[in-house]
Amino acid sequence: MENTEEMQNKIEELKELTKTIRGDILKMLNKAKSGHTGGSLSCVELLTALFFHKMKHQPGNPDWEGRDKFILSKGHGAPALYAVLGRSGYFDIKEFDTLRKLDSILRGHPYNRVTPGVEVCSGSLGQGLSQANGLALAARLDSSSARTFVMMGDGENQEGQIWEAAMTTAHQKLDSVCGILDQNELQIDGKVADIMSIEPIADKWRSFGWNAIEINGHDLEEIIAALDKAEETKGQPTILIAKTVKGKGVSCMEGNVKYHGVAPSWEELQKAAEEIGFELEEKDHPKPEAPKEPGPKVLGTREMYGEALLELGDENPNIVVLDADLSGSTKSGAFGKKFPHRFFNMGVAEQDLMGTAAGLAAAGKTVFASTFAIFATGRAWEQIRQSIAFPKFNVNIVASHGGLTVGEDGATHQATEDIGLMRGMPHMKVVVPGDGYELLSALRGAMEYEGPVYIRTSREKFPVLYSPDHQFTMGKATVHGDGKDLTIVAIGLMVHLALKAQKILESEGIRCTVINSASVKPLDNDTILSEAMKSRAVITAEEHSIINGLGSAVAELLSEKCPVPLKRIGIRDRFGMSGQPGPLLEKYGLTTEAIVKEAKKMVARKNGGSGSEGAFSSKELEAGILVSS
Ligand SMILES: Cc1ncc(C[n+]2csc(CCOP(=O)(O)OP(=O)(O)O)c2C)c(N)n1
Repeated sequence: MENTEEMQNKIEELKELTKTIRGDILKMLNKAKSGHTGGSLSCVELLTALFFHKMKHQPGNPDWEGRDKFILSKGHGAPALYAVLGRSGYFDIKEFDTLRKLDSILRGHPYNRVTPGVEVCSGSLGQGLSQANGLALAARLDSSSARTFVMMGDGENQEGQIWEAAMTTAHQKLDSVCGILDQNELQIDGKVADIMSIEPIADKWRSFGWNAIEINGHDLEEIIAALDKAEETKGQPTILIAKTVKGKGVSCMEGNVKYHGVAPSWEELQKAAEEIGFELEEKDHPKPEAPKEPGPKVLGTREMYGEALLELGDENPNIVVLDADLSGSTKSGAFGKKFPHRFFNMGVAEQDLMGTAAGLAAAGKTVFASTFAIFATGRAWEQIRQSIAFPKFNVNIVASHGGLTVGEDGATHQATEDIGLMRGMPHMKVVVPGDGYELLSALRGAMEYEGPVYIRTSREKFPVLYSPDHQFTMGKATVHGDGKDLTIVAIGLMVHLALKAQKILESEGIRCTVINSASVKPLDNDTILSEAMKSRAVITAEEHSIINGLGSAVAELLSEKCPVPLKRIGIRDRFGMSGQPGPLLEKYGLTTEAIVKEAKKMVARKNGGSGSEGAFSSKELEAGILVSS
């Protein structure tokens, strides 16, 4: 870059802007009370140089055909992307205040269908470079000179897909692709160097056929010079290996792994405003919150998993535990501290995790493999099928963050199809515990079973339902109450809502049985059939898609053995969205009220009909009576 006065002025202007951008990020995160602070702050200079200097784009016309494209492959840095998009003029900056709230255009992770300026969907790490290659290939086919920029994290570079894509970019000589590695040296569970070293990273990219330029990712002059060099480089793609500091700009956050996924408090925000030099307005001040009412005693299924592993690890030296950079969230990390030689943090590499788990099990180890449910079952589905389920190895996949109540991270992180993915696999058992004690017993049950088991835990803590000596048995359900009018079969969180509904219905003269079907596969056919024959009306309730989950399992059973009327309550063929767990459950119809409403409708139809749907037809009723009698 020429060192002209004009350029110097531009750099000064951009520097000033980075203060505003950092302020926007911190303020929106503080308001959202959740989100990823550290990795948003580390990439501010890089994004500012792109959006306010290098990229050809028209914020007022986001679909302009000639635009350069940007993909934030490390999608959790969304607040930084939203800040530069908003400040560029893609949308009103008032939207910043809605970050991660229900129906906001600013979801927990970037989503092209709601945010102007966002090209694709990201959040599941490792996928952005492939998407960038696709955009660049399309540009080449269309004879467009548009360039594609893609930002990755250094932890993210542990994902195998990145390296498949890196080969494609170089093989296709896509010199219009410019990769940017935000090398802040931290991931979630610690230092990248300690979790799963990626070094020598520049050499790795070079050996894949890329032009790698190493820079200081906070120095705007260096960034702009490197972006210019990338544009001049023909016949091969370029990657900027940008050394950065996680949490850059806020002294208590710099290099502090804690702030990966923690939003700043009001005090931290005030301190940051002083240190960085941005304004706080009246609207940024915290609003007083109503004191929380004390609720029932709660116990998390994932918390119990962490505790149980310590006990099981003591009892059984054959147990090994694997995680994929989420050991704080899945709670497997406690085992890692107590038994470091039997704990393997595989980094952000779920497919490798499942393959390694298979190898350990093949050698006779009892394996517990953990990560978020969506990445365990989705990203590594085929590894589980081929390497674990088919050979029937003893791998217990204990996956956390099942369902919608993952909350603000949004659809990319909400496992709403995982039960279906696992249920369809021969040899695989599927368990969704109703409380912490049931989880504890299920872990022991899983260890006794020869073969793989999928156990789903939740981010939310559930009220305690059972006593510490509660016995979970594979293939056995737990029956609550004895009602002739209706049977409700539920799992996980929905068991609790079904039990509340049971009480309300009872007070209105409707008697129903609630079956906690924690063993989704094998299903307790006998119990469900005998209750269905008694009540001749069944509702299923699950925090999962109504397709392929518990509802489908019960429907399969009833349609073959006792075809009584059935209503499935669950997520109706839709993706989730960001929001707090309570409002999300309401929006998607997973509430006590929804169960009560459906129950009343069903009982009314059974008793001769009222309302728009009328009575069940004689065919509907006869079918059930004939087959079951
Ligand atoms: C496929 C996948 N696995 C796991 C996660 C959970 N996750 C979110 S961020 C993160 C760590 C990423 O570290 P890095 O790429 O270094 O990001 P940065 O430090 O820049 O925030 C992980 C494991 C995810 N989003 N996607």
